[in-house]
Amino acid sequence: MRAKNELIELYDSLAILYALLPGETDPEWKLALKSVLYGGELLAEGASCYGEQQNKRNRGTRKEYVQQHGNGERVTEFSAITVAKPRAADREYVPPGAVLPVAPVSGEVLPVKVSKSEVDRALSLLAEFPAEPAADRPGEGVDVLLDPVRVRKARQSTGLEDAVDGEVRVLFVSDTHLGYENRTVTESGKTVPWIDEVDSAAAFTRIVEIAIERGVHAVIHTGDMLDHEVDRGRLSIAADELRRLSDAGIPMYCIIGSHDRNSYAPQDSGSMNGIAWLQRQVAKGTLVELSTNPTPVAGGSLDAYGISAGNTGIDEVAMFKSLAWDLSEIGFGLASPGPNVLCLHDSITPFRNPSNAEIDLDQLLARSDVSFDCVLVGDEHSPKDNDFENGYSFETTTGTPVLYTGPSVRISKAYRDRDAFVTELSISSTGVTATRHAI
Ligand SMILES: [Mn+2]
Repeated sequence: MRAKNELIELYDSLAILYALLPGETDPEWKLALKSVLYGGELLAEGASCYGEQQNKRNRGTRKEYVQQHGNGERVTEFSAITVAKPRAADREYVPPGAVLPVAPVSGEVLPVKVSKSEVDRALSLLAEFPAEPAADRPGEGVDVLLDPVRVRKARQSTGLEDAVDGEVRVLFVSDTHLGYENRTVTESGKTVPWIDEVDSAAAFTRIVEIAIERGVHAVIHTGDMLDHEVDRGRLSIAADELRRLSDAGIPMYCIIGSHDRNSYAPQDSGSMNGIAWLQRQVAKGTLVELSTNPTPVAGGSLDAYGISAGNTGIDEVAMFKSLAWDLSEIGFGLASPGPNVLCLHDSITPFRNPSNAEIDLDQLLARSDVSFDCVLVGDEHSPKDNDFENGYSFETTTGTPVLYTGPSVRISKAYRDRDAFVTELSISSTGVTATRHAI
């Protein structure tokens, strides 16, 4: 007896469903099923339709499978996937005894006749199926099946987002230092010897692409978005990218770092006032500045808080406050139920020893009425002890995860022979998991 084959069973059960669609079902539902089965515009970029995968990953095995587990034409007895009877409303379209595939996360049977108002829910259910079902031969490592932008909109409109994922996925980004290349022009600040290979605007563009490809709920930037001398051209590219991200329904939250702050008063005639640019982004809504009051991330259950470098936010830069701050200045606004994340851009423990850290994180958290599930930090340009495996993740003495992602451009010695990266985080009340994406 042959092993169970998820790909064959999914392919057949969806093909059965596709053939049953009545003329009055919503055309987008039809297109979504066609895209998954045979290819089409709702298939995620880089994904292969089930038909093509059948050919590549199950060559020759389907014929025998449908003999053993079906009527010779189609599989009728399913063991690798969950199937169920159609919804009551769909029975008139489905032959007696036939079964349909069940969405693996939410456990709902796929609908047949889908109205315009139901199509977002139907797409959300279809998006739960694996991009590469188990088959005779392995896949290529693709893990998104349907167009992530469309799925995200569908999940938002159905409110399935948190329910389906049970978690919030954010892209954690730091120290993009837009305009870093200008240091060779303005001679302000040290540069790496491989400065010719640094392209801060291309890195920023790549980050937005990753966020959209991954279909994250939000991007969180922990400061030094801008270098201290940033030019009009790169700011213009970054503004376009923030607009593209916003149009994809993905908000970007930020705090600012000392280089953002210094871009307020650049020295070079070719540089722009970076703080004024950041204020414009906030005014347009393409950027949201975090504060010590909770910001619900993408309108969901995760609340984000942030303290900019020196406890000096975008609008406060012009006040020329000192960069040093005291724990007694901080009071956090009360959180809603669900996980909470704190963003910082100062040198803190436990990455640093208490003797050379500006902020003792244990003390900050001990004084807080808000309980944080994790702390995201910018500012450091290299992992501790240059250890890329362990040097970017820490815990406070009470076990709160403290995570860094490092700079998104290769601007420290540690990145001589390495790609910079951003970190996708999956955050829920039960914990945080991290996956790196190279820039
Ligand atoms: Mn920095």
